[in-house]
Order: sequence, then structure tokens, then C-alpha cells
Amino acid sequence: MYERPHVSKHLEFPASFTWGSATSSYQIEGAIDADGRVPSIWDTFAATPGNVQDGSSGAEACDHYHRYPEDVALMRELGLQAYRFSIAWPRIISDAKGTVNPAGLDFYDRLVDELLSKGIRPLPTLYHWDLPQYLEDLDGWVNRDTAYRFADYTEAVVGRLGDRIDTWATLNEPFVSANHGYVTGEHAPGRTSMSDGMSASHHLLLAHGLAGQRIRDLAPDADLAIVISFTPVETASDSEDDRIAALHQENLENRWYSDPVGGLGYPQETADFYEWDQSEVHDGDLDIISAPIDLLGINFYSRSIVSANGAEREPFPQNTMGWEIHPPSLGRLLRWLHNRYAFPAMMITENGCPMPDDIRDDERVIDDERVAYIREHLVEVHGAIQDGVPMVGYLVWSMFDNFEWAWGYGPRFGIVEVDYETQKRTPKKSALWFSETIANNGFSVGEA
Ligand code: IFM
Repeated sequence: MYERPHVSKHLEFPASFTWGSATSSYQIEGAIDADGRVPSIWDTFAATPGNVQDGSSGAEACDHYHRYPEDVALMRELGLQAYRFSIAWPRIISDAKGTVNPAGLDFYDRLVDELLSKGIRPLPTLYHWDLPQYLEDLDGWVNRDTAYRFADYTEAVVGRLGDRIDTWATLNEPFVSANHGYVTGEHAPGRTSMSDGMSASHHLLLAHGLAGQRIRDLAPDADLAIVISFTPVETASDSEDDRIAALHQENLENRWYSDPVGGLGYPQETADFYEWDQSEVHDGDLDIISAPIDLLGINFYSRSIVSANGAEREPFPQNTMGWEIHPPSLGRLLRWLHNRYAFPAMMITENGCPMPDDIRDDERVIDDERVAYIREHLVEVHGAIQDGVPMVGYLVWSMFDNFEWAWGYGPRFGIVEVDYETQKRTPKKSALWFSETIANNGFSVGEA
């Protein structure tokens, strides 16, 4: 068991610290045929039996597309200061020719206005895995042209919303897009080729860089961000084989994206190990990718313990998806990121956990384990801030229970329970705790 850090009783966060929650388009919106939306790779993937554990899809999800006023009102009630959502590319660009769908933009226009009218800062991410199917039909992220299509899509969105957005995030977790989508096949589009995964990773990063240029041109006052997932890797033993396995896992999962964005290029030993000749990397690409960002979004859930013969886990507590709960890894990660890259600011753009949620009083889920998870991770964020790490906010994943990709609706990450039969939203105990934490800009250690 890790030892809980010894901390003073009340943890106060900086006055400018931003508290909020996060979601993504395909996981909550539903309304997949509304107002000219075209199919995404997730509609196609989920329609194939066996791809999603419970056979479900995001077709209805939380019906947020229609219920957003009620959802924003609940955010306001809880006192959230920011809301991170993603924009669905298939709602905005209808075909490979680049036809813009104004009705799709209208939805996000309404959502942004609704948030602003309630004093909530909109934090959009431009790509959270729902690639239009027509682009996958042209080879998806393996096709360099997709990066340029992403920049055009970005231009359409920033052109419409740019007057009200202070921070744009380009991609969410490019590692998962490239790895799960093109290497392991566990996510859409379900392809299984290491070399396709390498191409996809580079084109995703290129897309980030090209979109960043459009954002800088169209919204020069806005901050530019990318959201990267980090799962710190530890080696299962000191053996040479385990050490090498851990090194490549660490490079692939954690440095593959942040190193090029931070100006360090791709981790060469791992590129060599996978015999990636980098022929996709054209002259100038790495400069485009490493153009300065203002904010690094960090998604953190767990760590990995890696051995040459497959991951070995120690018996630490795990969430319902089998991910180890290990808050100290977050504190270490934040210090490491700051030392390695010194990005001007960093924000936790996702952190949370699926729990059984099987204890309730008459009204709500009593999710003390989720409260403990969030609190212990916030202790780590607070500790990093004390050490000078420029952490500017924390967004809990997720605002709502929602469609957890290949797991379907089984895992529940929300601080707000969603009854998928009735679409009723009920804040869990964690939502009330989070609300109080926001109101106090901190919390006392030891309370639950
Ligand atoms: O639900 C996902 C989210 O879409 C991206 N980050 C991890 C979450 C939990 O798996």
C-alpha cells in the first residue's frame, strides 16, 4: 500500500485555479442522425457485434444533444467553473469535399452561449476520437491528408465560436486514437497494424500542429492546448528484459506525443525498436508539431507495472475496470512533466474512476470510494503546486455516467448518475463533495 502523504489540514488551491468537469461528444450527445450529422468511425465500429461489450453504442447515450440546457443548469447548481466537452467533427463537416454543416455548428453555438450565460467557462476539444467515417474510408489517420482536413475543420469551428472561447484543445489522447484504433483494434476503426499505428500517431500530431496554426491565425488571443494521457510505467523487476519492455512502453505511451510537442522529437530507441523508418515525417513537420503551446492538458487515471512477459500488477486497489489506483504516481508525473518540458501551464483535463456505485441512500449513490479517489489525486496536485508546478485547474472525468467506448455502459465514471431508461440525472455524493470543494477552493484532509 502506498503511504498517504502527510499534509496540513486544509488544502487551499490558488485563487485562479479552475474547477470543472469533462465529457466528450460521442460518449454523451446521442442524436447521431440529428441536423445533418454524418456517421463517425464509432457508429460503424459499435454496429459490429463483439466490438462493444454490451452491444451498445452512443446512439442515445445521455441525450445531451437535446438535454444540454438542463445539464448546464446542473453544472451551475454544483458551482462548476469550467466544462470541457468535445466537438463532433461529423456534425460540422459533411463530406470529404469539406462541406460545412451550419446546423452542426449551431448546436455548439447554443451550448457555448448556455454555458457562458451560467458563468461557466467552455473548454472545447476539437477531436475526441469520432473521426467522420468518410475519412476512414480514405484510410483515416494513416492518410496524411486527414491532418489537413482536420485543420480545415478547425477553421470552420474556430471561425464560428472563436469570439467566445479562451482556450482551444486540439486532440484528446492521441496515444489512444493511434494505439487502440490502429494497433490493438480495441477501438474504432478497429485496425491492427503497428506500422499503421506509427503513421496514425504522426498524422495526429501533424493535425495538432496544423490546427494550432489556424487557431493562432483566427483567435490570436486564445490559448492553445493539447490533451495527452499519461500512464507512468514502472518496471516489474530489475531484469534487463523487464527494463527494456518498460522503457518502450513508457516511450510509446507517455513520451511519444509530449516529446515531439515539447520539441524533443520521437523517442529514437523506440522508433528503432519497432523499425519505424519515419518516412511519414516530412521536412518541417516536427517544427509544425513543436510550435509552442500555452497549456498541456493531462489525463491521468493509473500507472502500469510492466514486465517482458506481460503486465504484472501488485495487489493495489483497483477500479471496476481493473486499473490500479495509485495517486502518488500523479504527483511524480506532474513534477517530471514540468522538469522535462516546462510548458507554461498544465491542467488536469481528466481524472476519475469507475466504481461499483452499488451503495445508495433513498435518493443518491453514496460513492465514498470515488470521493476518496478524487480527493487523494487532488492532494497530489496540491503538492505539485507547492513545489512550483504550474497547475491551473482540475476537471473531473466525468460529469455524467456515459458510453465508455468498447466497455459500453457498464463502467460508470460520472459524478452525476444517469438512469439510461429515463435519462434522469442525480448527483452522486461525489458531486456534492466536489461542489463543496469548489466553493471552498480546497478541502480538509480526512473528511469524506
Ligand atoms: O472515457 C474515457 C475518455 O473518453 C478518455 N479518457 C479516458 C476515459 C476513461 O476511460
